[in-house]
Amino acid sequence: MATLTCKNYFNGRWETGVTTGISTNPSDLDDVVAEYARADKNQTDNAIRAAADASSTWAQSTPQRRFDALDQIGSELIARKDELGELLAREEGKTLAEAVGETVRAGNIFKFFAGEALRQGGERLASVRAGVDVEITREPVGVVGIIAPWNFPLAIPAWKIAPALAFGNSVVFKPAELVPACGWALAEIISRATLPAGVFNLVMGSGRQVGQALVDSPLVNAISFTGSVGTGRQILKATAERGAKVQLEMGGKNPLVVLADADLELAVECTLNGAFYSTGQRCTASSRIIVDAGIHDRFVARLRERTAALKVGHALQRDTQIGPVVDDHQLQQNLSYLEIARDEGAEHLVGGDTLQRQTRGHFMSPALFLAQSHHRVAREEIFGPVACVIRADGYEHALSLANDTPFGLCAGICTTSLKYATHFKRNAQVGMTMVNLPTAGVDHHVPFGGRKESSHGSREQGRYAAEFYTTVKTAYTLA
Ligand code: UN1
Repeated sequence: MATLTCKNYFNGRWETGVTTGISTNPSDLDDVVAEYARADKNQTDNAIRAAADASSTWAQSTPQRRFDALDQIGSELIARKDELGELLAREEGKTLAEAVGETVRAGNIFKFFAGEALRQGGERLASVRAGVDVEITREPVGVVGIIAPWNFPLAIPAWKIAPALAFGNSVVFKPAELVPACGWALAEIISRATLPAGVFNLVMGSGRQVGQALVDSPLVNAISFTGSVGTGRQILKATAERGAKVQLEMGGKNPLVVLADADLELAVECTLNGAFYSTGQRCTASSRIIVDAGIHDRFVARLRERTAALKVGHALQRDTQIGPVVDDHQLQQNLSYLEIARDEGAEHLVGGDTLQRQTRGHFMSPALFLAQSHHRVAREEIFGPVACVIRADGYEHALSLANDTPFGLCAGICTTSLKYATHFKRNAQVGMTMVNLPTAGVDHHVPFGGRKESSHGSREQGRYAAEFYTTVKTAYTLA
């Protein structure tokens, strides 16, 4: 397959970088997906300046203009879903079906926020003082720095860029270095949406140069970040120092509770999907399967059998269910957790082998352990196809195990009991709960985010995105 050449996009122009990087196909390491421009701090500062210069023009643009631009971007993503899905699967390694689905999702997100641009309203209240009117409106925050991860290379950038533009902000977007071609393909579509020069900028490069410049620049008013807890904490400190707005989506160690009254096949299906689809590389992945003693042995036997039967292979092959791990670093990390689990006394059930396929790739069979809540494999985010089953004695115990984690992104329960499902929805200490559904795979039009160490700041997506991408103004008038 052809190697793409991807430039950065500053101030309405395509620009070469200071250095060049390459991205490779994790299903076939001999396939170079892209050669891409890598910016340094200086180039990033230039892009930020362009965004700052353009911000007042875009802030004053009409809702119709914003609708038209975002709707056009959304339509093109959807129309090109097969081709862009193939690029995504080739560069990131999720299966073609998942990648096409993600491309459509990215398109739908742009269309949702196109509508939001038109629906922006405000409030008008009577003042407590005679003859005075009070209006409450939302205004753009200015320049938004967007730092995106590699695991959803179209959908996550979409759910940050679309609301930023819809609410009148200008954007400097840094994609992850493992997926520059996806970031570039999205930028290329945005570049043809007739935005004023500088409103949208693509800056590829390292976290140390590009990311740091975004985080430190006094011209960047807000940072939206999805990635690791460690980087998120550094960003929080740096942005707190200069008073910038910040939104962080970080890790997860999401529980899926299976009660004794659960539909067994449905519970196994939810587990396979939540734990292993997208190669377990989702912050919403179910990595702690908390199973009531009353169903434990039957559930584990069936889950083990179904896990062993999953087809691991090249992301572009039609019958592949689990694509490769994204890179060697992540693969080594996954393998090291298998060691840690064994050393701590967790019982290995199935999987965890590196696999040879026709092409050289980072293939690994999904791994399952029986673990206890204090084991590291049950506490730390692995971000790979590694899950553990923890035995619980009854619902109350299962709920306390579910909440026994520093993270709080999402939590699921499989049960036919309305009473337990309702109690769980109310008492799981997370931002999202799922009943009889996988913890991963969320809708695009409702809020996304968590609590505790998973998230910081206001929610992403849906109408709640306005909280981050706007600032509120209260206006008093004596008529
Ligand atoms: C999903 O599960 O559909 O990085 C989305 C992640 C999340 C997105 C998950 N921010 O995995």
